Amino acid sequence: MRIFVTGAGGQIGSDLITTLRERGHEVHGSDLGPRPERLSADVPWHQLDVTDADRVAGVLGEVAPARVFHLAAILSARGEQIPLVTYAVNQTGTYNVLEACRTKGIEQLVFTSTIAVFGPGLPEYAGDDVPLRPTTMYGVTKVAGELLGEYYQRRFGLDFRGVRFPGLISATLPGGGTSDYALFMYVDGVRRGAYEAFCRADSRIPLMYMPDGLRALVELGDAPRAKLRRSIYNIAAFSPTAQQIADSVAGAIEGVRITFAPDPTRQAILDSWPRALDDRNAREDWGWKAAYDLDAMTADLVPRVRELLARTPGALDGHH
Ligand code: VAH
Repeated sequence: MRIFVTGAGGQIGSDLITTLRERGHEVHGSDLGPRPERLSADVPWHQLDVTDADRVAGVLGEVAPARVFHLAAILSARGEQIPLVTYAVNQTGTYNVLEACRTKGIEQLVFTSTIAVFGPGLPEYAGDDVPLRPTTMYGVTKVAGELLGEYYQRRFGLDFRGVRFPGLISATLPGGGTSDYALFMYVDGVRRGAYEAFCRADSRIPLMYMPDGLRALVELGDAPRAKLRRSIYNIAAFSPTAQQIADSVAGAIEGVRITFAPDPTRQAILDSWPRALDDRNAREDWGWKAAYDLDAMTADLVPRVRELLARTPGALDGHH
């Protein structure tokens, strides 16, 4: 199948493209910048700004994929620094992609939503259909993206589906998420032997290891439509406290020092999200089940981060 991925230069994109190609698909990537170095040079790549409606329609019309994975977005912490740009990329960008799917007759759009659609006052364990009252621009635009996609499905018959991702952890740097403290415990734990987390030690949000996240996208995209009773699904893996992640990292990296210095803005965002997600609908409808728990992730990820940094010392340089 021919597949198109927006925002493919981000934390999920390269791994998703590689996974889809391993399954025999023809995959086109796109992002503002050029093809990331870690992607094979024969991946067709399109420099694309999703806020440019004409170009989005032009590129999607030309490539004519059967399925689009729409990943392009500015994440929660970065989004609070530039809310208007975040609105344009996440909101107008999603509208432009939906419109291009409609006008170019593209069958299926897979949307990446997030636990940031939730806001304060929810039970510790949040289901799919609780009130969505996000506090961040990122969360507001993701709620609107979910609703817009459902509208396009009802009104125009677009096959729209998506997952609400927990914080994703992998050996790739994300850009400006609030869940990044978890990932940096691993990356800085390996390269510096120390990390000062921007949250409290008792912070607890849903997290997931990237291989599970990729499998969720692939499996949801492939699930027979008749089995899906809804479009957007919570998916869950594990929900450790920041201290529990630090302990797991300490078990794998000798002498690592992880400390906590909460940043009020990012801590407030973390505190507004639920502690854990109820993903029973995803389990029942399309057989979703996470494979990795915290310690299984640590055992798999630490050697990968080591190997990556040994091979390309600057590979994970970036801002915190
Ligand atoms: C963020 N990683 O921190 C994203 C995510 C868990 C929320 O969507 O903004």
